[in-house]
Amino acid sequence: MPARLVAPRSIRRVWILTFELSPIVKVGGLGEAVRSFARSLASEGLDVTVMMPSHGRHLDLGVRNRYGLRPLDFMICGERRGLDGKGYGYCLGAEEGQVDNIRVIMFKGLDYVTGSVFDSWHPYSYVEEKAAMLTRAIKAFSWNEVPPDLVHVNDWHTVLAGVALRDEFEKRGFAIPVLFTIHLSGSPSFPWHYASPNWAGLDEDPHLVWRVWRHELVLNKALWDSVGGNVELFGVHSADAVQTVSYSYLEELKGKYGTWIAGKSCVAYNSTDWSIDEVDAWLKSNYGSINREVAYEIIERYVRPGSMGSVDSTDRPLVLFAGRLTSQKGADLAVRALDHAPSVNLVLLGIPVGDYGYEQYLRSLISERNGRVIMTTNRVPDMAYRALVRLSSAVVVPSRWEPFGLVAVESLAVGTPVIATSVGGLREIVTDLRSGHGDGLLTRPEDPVELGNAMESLAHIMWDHDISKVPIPELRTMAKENPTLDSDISSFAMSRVERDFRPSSTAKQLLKCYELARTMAYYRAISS
Ligand code: NHF
Repeated sequence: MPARLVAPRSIRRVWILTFELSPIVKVGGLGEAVRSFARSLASEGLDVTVMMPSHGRHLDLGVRNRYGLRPLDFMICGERRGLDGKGYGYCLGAEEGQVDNIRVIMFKGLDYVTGSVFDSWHPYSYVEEKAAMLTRAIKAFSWNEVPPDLVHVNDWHTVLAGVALRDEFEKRGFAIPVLFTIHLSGSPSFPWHYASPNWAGLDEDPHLVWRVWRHELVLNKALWDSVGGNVELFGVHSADAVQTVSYSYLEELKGKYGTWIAGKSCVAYNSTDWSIDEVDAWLKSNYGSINREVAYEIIERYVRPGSMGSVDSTDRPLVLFAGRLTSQKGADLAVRALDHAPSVNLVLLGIPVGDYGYEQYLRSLISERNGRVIMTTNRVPDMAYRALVRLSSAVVVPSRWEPFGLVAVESLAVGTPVIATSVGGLREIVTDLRSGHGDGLLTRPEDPVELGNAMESLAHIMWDHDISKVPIPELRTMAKENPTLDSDISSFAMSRVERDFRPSSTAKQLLKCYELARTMAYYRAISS
């Protein structure tokens, strides 16, 4: 490390490192969240570059044309040394493109062996190898670049690449702030060899790391070993600041990693740009109306082909679930809740992520309730999906844990109430109607009976207005006393989104996090 480091005086140029960026690469909320980070910061005047593995997307002609991909004059080839002492060659290059006018650098393999791993289409297949190679690629890429004012890494997959950048820039005399966003906590642990100069390429030098109230010089290896090789926790220590997506989730992270992170952590909510006017215009031009029953036509066209289960009647109120098919997201609870919601049909838009045991369980629950529930794992086109959300009587988010819950915000944005378990970020997004005014219902986790009652209640309030059938007494009374309860709920939902969950609010909160990271990097610089 050079004698004296300098930290940036303000944040203007940012590199955002990620494994997903919607619409090019999207598995779940992460891709959307990173896209909205980038767009909202760009609209505040920041110069943003997103850096990510291509996951093979550069091989697709359609993608190349849509995002104007062109190969960059960048190549890094070399050999990594395995634990077996053998050499493993790699060769990496990069492409540059534009998404929403934001510069995107996508790293790619340049030979067959590298490409067959690094360019595999599913973002999380060979994830450890992709994370390690991305580190090599980004480190070499930085050698010919003007340093940014901040490096923003997202989830554990980009932690090593972010730390490598911090270390490379330190060698050039810069204390570049690193912000680490945890969207969904969880990380593998590896022996030091994985991160070391032999593999991912971190150096073995001492670096200044924040220790509760001051910076101390710590060797990467020593820090790595002290956290048992847990990549996420290594990132929590190494980054200048840690951000997450809700206050409840930050509390959970403090419980997991210690309250010492309080001084270097912050929250920025995710946001959405969904608008009800856009969805209504699409519905009118494609279906001639925005009647709720149109939802069944959309199901027929986009959900039914290749689906499992079925919905027999086409006039029952609809409730919608969308999310990854893992026990975290609790689709099983929504299906079981149907036993307590006799008027409701359920549509599941599932994203398979390889949790085959869970999918099998879900399929058996669905077949037991055939006629009342339909599930597809095919991708429903974006506007058709938004329209389904718009027309449903409620969106159900029965997560067992949830850092934020972007689907809930998207639903509120188009005026559809949300039934969510009272966990994590969902508690901060949904306002329970029983508090007087609200935009949804919060239920106890793991409780299909409560969930079913909530689904049945909103079905009658929002869809068929058969108020006497609302099973929750408080809601029945509310609905009897207020004939415009349905539109009041929708307006409440939409104004909540305008207030707290638009890109401009995210940008404001993120800029505060950037400032925190910058201040911490400044302390790092003056401690050097
Ligand atoms: O919305 C984007 C998403 C969150 O709660 C979500 C999750 C992963 O599980 O921040 O990240």
